Amino acid sequence: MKRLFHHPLSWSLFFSGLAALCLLAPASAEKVPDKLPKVEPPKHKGYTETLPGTSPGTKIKFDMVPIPGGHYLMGSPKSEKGRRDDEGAQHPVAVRPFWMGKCEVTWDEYDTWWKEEGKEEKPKDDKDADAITRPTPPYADPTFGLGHEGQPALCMTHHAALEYCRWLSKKTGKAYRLPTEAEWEWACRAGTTTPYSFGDESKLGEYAWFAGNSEELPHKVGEKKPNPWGLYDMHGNIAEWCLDHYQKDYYATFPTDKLTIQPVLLPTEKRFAHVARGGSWNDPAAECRSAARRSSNKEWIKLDPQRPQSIWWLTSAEFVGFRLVVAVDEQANLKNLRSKVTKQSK
Ligand SMILES: [Ca+2]
Repeated sequence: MKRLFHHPLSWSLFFSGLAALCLLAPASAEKVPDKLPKVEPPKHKGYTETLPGTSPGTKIKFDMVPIPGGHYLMGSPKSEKGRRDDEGAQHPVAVRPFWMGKCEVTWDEYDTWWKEEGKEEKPKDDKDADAITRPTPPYADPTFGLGHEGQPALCMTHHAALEYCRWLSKKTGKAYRLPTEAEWEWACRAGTTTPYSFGDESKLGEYAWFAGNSEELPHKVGEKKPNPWGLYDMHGNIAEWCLDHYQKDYYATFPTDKLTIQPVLLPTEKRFAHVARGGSWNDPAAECRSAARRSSNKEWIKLDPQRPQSIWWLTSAEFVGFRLVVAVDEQANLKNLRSKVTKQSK
């Protein structure tokens, strides 16, 4: 062995092997900073997106807020009031910078997509993978009479939210998508470690519409106080779809002593279950905590009389909507991501 390393070629083989090992090493091997959260100063600026409205000559605008990158402890400590088992174990996570919608996506925005009647882009054939499909009209009023202008869009399926993002990306040239669960919690916490981004439950009414003050209705977006990074309604109003498939024990799969880089549990062809975050107008305070996770389930479509049931609308989930993000540098496993759900999906 000793003699082998005397040969110059053996050293070059040794070092190239070492380099290959480094490249193959899991991303989670990165050292955990001594103090968490660690917030990197943002280098990007916010912007306003403008879309043509549904009526001629009208415009729809929404703001995207710069969210810094950094490291934090995802999940909640066992001592947190209202905490569930699926919020643990707390594990260190790295998130890269992105933009996030200042507010939840409104009906004004969502209508520009699904109400574009007569302009539907039909797939040329089954292999036309890029064609954007649009929802068929719902069998009932999708707003449930809960208000329209300035109100958060709700009751769309996870599939519909993903297709909206794909349509918007094509329209604007920016890669819009749903936030990963890790990005959502990072943005919600906004550098804080408390149950809510403003501290404890006592001030929830100043920042959120929840069961304690909503009078059983969702409210116009942006009426309450924003979190420290300028995001409105992260707690309450409507729960927000995340990109991730929901798995109750997902957090238990992560190391607690090593940093996991940009975790995401990619959605599959299954209709359920996906993660919704932040709680809603219909939820008690504990469900609106930064770490609280909610799982979609078949109860959310139980009143849909159609067979097969719609892959676009949820009949019994007038508490779920979504918020947009755009990554500054998109992570490799999310590039060109699209929903795999079809009418045949279970
Ligand atoms: Ca919300």
